[in-house]
Amino acid sequence: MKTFFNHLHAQHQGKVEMFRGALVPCFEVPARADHVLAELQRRPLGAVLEPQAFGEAALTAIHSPRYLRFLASAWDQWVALDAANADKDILPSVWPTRTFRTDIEPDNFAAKMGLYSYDAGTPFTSGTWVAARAGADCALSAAQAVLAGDRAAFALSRPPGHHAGADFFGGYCFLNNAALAAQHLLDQGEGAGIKKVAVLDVDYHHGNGTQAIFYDRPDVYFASIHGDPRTEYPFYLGHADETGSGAGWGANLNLPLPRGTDYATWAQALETALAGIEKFGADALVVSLGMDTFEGDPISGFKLKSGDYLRIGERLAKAGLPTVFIFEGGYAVEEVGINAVNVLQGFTNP
Ligand code: 6XA
Ligand code: ZN
Repeated sequence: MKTFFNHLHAQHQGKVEMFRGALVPCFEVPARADHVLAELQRRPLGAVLEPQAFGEAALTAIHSPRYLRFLASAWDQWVALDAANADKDILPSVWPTRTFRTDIEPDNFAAKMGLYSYDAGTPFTSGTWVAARAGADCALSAAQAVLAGDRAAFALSRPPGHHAGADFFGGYCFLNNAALAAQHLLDQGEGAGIKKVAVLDVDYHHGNGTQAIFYDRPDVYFASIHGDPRTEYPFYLGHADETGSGAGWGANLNLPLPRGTDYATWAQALETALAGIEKFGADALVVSLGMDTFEGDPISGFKLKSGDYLRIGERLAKAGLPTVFIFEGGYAVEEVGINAVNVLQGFTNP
């Protein structure tokens, strides 16, 4: 299995995030991807390649031009306010909640940050845009490899993507890599016979951005296994009664589970998700591969063990679909490489 990796991910290195009422060091750090890369060097599963550079069109297939323009210029706007800002991360602190207007982009920079975000846990830094673009290129290149006939490919990208919507960032995510990959498979997949794609999100946190992007679409099935949003981030989406709307009715499946869930229960949910994907008739699969279901994760609440990730990979392979893996969350930094590569190894040689 090819891995697409770009060292530019390390340009996104947030200093602090808002967590339980205090600014704390970021959990989403460059070392996460470096540990996965190191494990892939210990247990090679295929070539590690630089991604191809994709243009604007691949991004606007998912994200609004207004949002992309903001991300591309946000750092320069921030430093233009005050040269001393160059040493600080940007965090939003004001948001247009219900009854406010979002159609007019304010001139004020703090107001713009709030318009395009939904939490204070996602710092924007000098290298965020470069890293996010490189990560999106990894996701698109992995989709391209599958289109060219590879059975599977892995995008080792960060920052992660599944919380990012068409025009907002949050949950450490800026560009929705899984959605970009799924859309690329559909847009370029005619020759490969790809008409319908499933996104399976196994990150601990509900992939609210991916769900929202495809909620009314009949050609993308979104299935997610995650911590119950009544108690777990992102709180305001991910309930079991969200089943899609309009033409997309029936093409969204949420499987929320309580904190403390172990692998036996989690694996049953995986069976339910894969049954839904099979019934939908997906021609290809995108896996939002979050590793924060691990028992040692510092911000999550499931109890999966390292060996369980081999079984997950094996089971995903049995679905028999061309598969694009996209790296998402997972903050037990020392183990994230072992766990992620276990999924990929289970998939390739069970
Ligand atoms: C709140 C927690 C963000 C969770 C990010 C994540 N700051 N998403 O891992 O999958
Ligand atoms: Zn997560």
